[in-house]
Amino acid sequence: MTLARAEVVVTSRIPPFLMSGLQEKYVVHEREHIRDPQVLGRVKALVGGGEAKIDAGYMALFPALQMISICGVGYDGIDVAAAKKRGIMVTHTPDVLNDDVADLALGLLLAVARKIPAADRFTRNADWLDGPFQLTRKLTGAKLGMVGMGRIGQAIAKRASAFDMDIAYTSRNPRSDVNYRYVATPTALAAEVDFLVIITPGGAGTKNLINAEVLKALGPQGFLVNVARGSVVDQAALIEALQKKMIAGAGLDVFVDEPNVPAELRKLDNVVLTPHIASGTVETRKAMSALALANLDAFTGGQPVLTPVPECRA
Ligand code: 8YV
Repeated sequence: MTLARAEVVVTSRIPPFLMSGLQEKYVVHEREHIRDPQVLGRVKALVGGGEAKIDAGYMALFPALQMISICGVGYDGIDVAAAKKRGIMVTHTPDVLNDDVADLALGLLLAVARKIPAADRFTRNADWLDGPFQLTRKLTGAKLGMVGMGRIGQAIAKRASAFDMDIAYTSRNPRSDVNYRYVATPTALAAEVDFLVIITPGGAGTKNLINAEVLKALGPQGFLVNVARGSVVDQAALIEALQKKMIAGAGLDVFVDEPNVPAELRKLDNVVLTPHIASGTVETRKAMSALALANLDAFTGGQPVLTPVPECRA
């Protein structure tokens, strides 16, 4: 497809680096402002972030739609089957964000184990005058369970190895390209580890994968870290487990209904909460933006896209 200044719709929040890149080469419309049926008929591509929601009904608004470029590794909000049915190419931005997500996972592990945010508040509030901060938990040498062992999971495990952690994992199938011990189910894995890190894709296949049974198995000395998608963890069961101290604590970067985080979660003192910032560094968002734009440029230039989602690979 070779188009002069193709018309695209930005369907959800994207990094400023991507917006400026789009505006240099394309006619850019914003989702909430597009009403003119004639424009709808000219739109060739949709662009959104990893949390973008694009279903068959929305795609049907654009009869000339040929491509969806996602600035994110996750694309669980995209009805890829519906896109494929119409011959619409879907691309995402894997790999360029692996290090950042893995770094934040280690940051959350340290934060929950050593209660760093609480120690900061303790010091700022001059509570030290009343006595020492509580003892916390050691991360080095602890048992780590990884739910998911894809590219980001492997980056997390590599970092955890530097902390001499004893690493095991669970996933749909054991991998032949990693040396970590495989455990068949999340429940069995949770029962034998101190820290459980969630790094699976989102979507229907993993919805509530981490449920009350898994949390019970993790137990009162166990910690959960989620840098995947909020949908992977039964959030109501997690809140109850935290409230009843059925688990020791949690570090969460993702939530079920972002940016809304339940008050019951926000007021707990055994959680560390971050607002979906895992890939949120200048360097990585620039790299994601460049890749999302390169996919769009390739497609509109009649060239093969760089990173199609697996379901759209030839
Ligand atoms: C960002 C993400 O939230 O890559 C993903 O799937 O969840 C994060 O990197 C988002 O994609 C940025 O647009």
